[in-house]
Amino acid sequence: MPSVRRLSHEFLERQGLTTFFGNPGSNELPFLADLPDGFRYVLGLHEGAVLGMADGYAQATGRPALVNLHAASGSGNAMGALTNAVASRTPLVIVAGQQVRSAVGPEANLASVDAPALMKPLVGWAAEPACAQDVPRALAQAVFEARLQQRPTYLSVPYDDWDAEAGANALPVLDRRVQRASAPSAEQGRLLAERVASARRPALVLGGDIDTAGLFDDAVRLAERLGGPVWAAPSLFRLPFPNRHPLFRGVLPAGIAPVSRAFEGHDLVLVLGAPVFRYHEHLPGPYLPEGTRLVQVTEDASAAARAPMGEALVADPGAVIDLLLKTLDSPSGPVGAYRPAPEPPTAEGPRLHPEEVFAALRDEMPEDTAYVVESTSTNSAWWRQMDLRRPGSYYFPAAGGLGFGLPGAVGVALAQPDRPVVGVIGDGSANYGVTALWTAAQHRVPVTFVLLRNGTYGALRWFGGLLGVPDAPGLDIPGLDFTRIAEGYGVPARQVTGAGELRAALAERTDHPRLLQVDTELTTPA
Ligand code: TZD
Ligand code: CA
Repeated sequence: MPSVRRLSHEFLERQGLTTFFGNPGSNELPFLADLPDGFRYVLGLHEGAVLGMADGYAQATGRPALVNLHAASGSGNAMGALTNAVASRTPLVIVAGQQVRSAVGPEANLASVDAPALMKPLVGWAAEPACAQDVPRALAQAVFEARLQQRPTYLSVPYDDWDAEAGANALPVLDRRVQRASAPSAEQGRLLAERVASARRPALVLGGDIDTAGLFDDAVRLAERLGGPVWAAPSLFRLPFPNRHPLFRGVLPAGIAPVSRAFEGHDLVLVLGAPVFRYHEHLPGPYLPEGTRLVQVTEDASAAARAPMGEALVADPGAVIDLLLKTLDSPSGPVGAYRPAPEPPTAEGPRLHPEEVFAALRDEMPEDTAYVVESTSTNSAWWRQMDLRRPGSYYFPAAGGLGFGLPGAVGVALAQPDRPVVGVIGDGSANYGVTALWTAAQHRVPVTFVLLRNGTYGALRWFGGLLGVPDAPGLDIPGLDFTRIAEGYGVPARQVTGAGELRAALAERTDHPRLLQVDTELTTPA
């Protein structure tokens, strides 16, 4: 009879889960013993960075990723990053080490007291198996729950379990397959198609899930068939639609009143692959204008249930797009040409305007570049300049928790070695996941970090104005030099001055990580 460890490794191998992102402690070592050939362990130096890298990797591969964390202290360190993975619906399987069974009750050092409870508000499923023989089945459940719920899961395993004998009834788990199908019924499909076909002025709102599910190009086909405006859902974490497409109206502002204003004059708003809605700024008002009906299609049952208005259909947005493409008539005319970006403003003195930086990225980087963005005050500058036409072009921390950007870029680049990857990172944001620079250097991940240094928490200055708090302390961050920080972690770095120098640097292709620090002028997010 194989050991629990042997059987668990075999199960992970059969599921294609052979890349670990982790940071080990004593409790984890027995799980990591005798790893079969073909397993890869990506070491992160802080658990927040571990989780951010795994999140980027899982999103870019479209498959679950395996995370190995230390007990309460390690898992706790990962928790901020976990908020993003929950909001982006990233299937992460987190396996954490626990003290030996007999030492948990007496609370020996590094015992995690009630380990599942620690993670439960965030993960979709958390458990510590009741006995060693249940570990392989519980691990399988962690993998299947993550896939079915599209949410991180958490399994805490006492470390003496791994050497135990698995037991004969543990073997069938190796051959399990668990799948989901979620097309609407014929009747649901007919009603939805009728409603869309009979709308006078339909509008489309697309969420990050559209890109995650590989529906970017299908969404374009649907929009062109409908011929109406397309918005991206508020608090966007993946781009679901080409941002310079003639039908694209931009990312909806993350406030109740402005969203409602955007929908004025539309009798139907069809929301695909998004919660309704992830507002941020509290700008109260009616949820919808008078006479506007909202229909949400999402695979996320909780997002359907918790929406404060509208109708919802819990179904695969891809199946619904297919169905609408089959039933809707062709549009009456062409939709028009892609809109060119405006000339970027130039800044006074040695600093660059963020729009100059983004115009340089747009012009100098290949069209299929994937951008992982964590720069908060430059949001509107970003969308004014960028021209993103490919699936998987844009990633942003989905819950707004900083610490995703820098590690996430490493994870995306590890997942897609042939695709150029740029991390656009603020001088505030960089600090929350900065240790991922070391992992990038060790694995020679060819990612370019463009570090925007404006010396402040720019977005919070803007929020200070919005909230009537002009004098809050703790918003400036002078004295940071990321060229020296990056060099210390093993990533070649330099200060870049002027748009010409930036363009020339970006045009150089490299096969290793690098960091370009650019001093930028302060702008506002909206
Ligand atoms: N801590 C964490 C983990 N997440 C957060 N979102 C914040 C703090 C609060 N916060 C924001 O929401 S934006 C921001 C902070 C600190 C400033 C980020 O500074 P930056 O970007 O330099 O990266 P800008 O462009 O200067 O705003
Ligand atoms: Ca900043």
